[in-house]
Amino acid sequence: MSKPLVGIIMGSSSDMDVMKAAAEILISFNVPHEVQIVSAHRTPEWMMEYARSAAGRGIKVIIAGAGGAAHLPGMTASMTSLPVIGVPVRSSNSIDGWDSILSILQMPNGVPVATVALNAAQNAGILAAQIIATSDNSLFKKIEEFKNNLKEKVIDANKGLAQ
Ligand code: RP5
Repeated sequence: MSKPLVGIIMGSSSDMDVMKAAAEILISFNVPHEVQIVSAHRTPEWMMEYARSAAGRGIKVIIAGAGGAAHLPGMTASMTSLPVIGVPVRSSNSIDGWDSILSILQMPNGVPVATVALNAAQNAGILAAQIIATSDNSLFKKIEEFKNNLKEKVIDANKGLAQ
């Protein structure tokens, strides 16, 4: 098995239903990745260790998902120079998801987290693959194919509709 290039982390196993979409799309692009539960609040030392060791282990992008007071993506970004993609999760302790969106999105200057839409773990996986693909031509081609398929689906959906 190749060494993981993308680290997918989430605050709780209860985030897995949402976050598994990131792993699934990376599998479809054949991008090696790892999945870990890392809680900013319940396992802060593990979060620090994960963030600080990721680059040295060959990880190129981190996808971090969390709900409620979602500190995991931002705190991870504060401890690594790798790009961090944040997935706000609508969780059992969320107020409609706005709490996690704003916790992940409203980072201070200097410490960005590339925040995707609420529960949009698939987009996080695509974005991670796109970052890796900037230095991997065959992966770049797979992403171009994926985007072409999206276009074909819209064209097909229009077939048979009144013009
Ligand atoms: C956050 O609290 C987690 O990321 C999860 O979205 C939420 C609820 O966690 P559990 O109480 O289900 O473990 O830290």
